[in-house]
Amino acid sequence: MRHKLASLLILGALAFALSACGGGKDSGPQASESPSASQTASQEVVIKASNWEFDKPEYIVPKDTPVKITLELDGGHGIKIDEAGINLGPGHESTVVTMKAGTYEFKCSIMCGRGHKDMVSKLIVQ
Ligand SMILES: [Cu+2]
Repeated sequence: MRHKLASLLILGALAFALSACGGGKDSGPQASESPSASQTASQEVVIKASNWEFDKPEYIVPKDTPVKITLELDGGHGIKIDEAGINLGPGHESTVVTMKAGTYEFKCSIMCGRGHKDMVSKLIVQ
C-alpha cells in the first residue's frame, strides 16, 4: 500500500519533470540526464494519449534530426503517420525518426470508443 503510493508519487514527479522541459524554447543539448533513453536520437518528444485526448494540440519536432517519438498510453490508443514512418500503439510505444519540415496532422489510430474522433493533434516539424 505505502509502497504503491510512493511509486505513484515518483511517476507523478517524473511526468512533471518531462512536461516541464518539453515546452520550452530551444535551450541546447544540455538535458541528457538519462543516457539509456536515447539510442541514436538526441531529442525526445513524448505524446501522452488518454481517454479521449492527446495532451497537447501540437508537438514541436526539430527537422532533419533523429528524434525519439514516445507514446505514453493511458488506454488503448495509437498514432500512425505514414509520411513519417510512425506507427505506434500498445506494445510498440516508441520509435526514432528523422522528419522533414512540415505539419503532420494525426489522429488516434485505434478505435477506442466514444471520444475516438476527438483525438486529433499534429506534429510541427521545423
Ligand atoms: Cu481512438
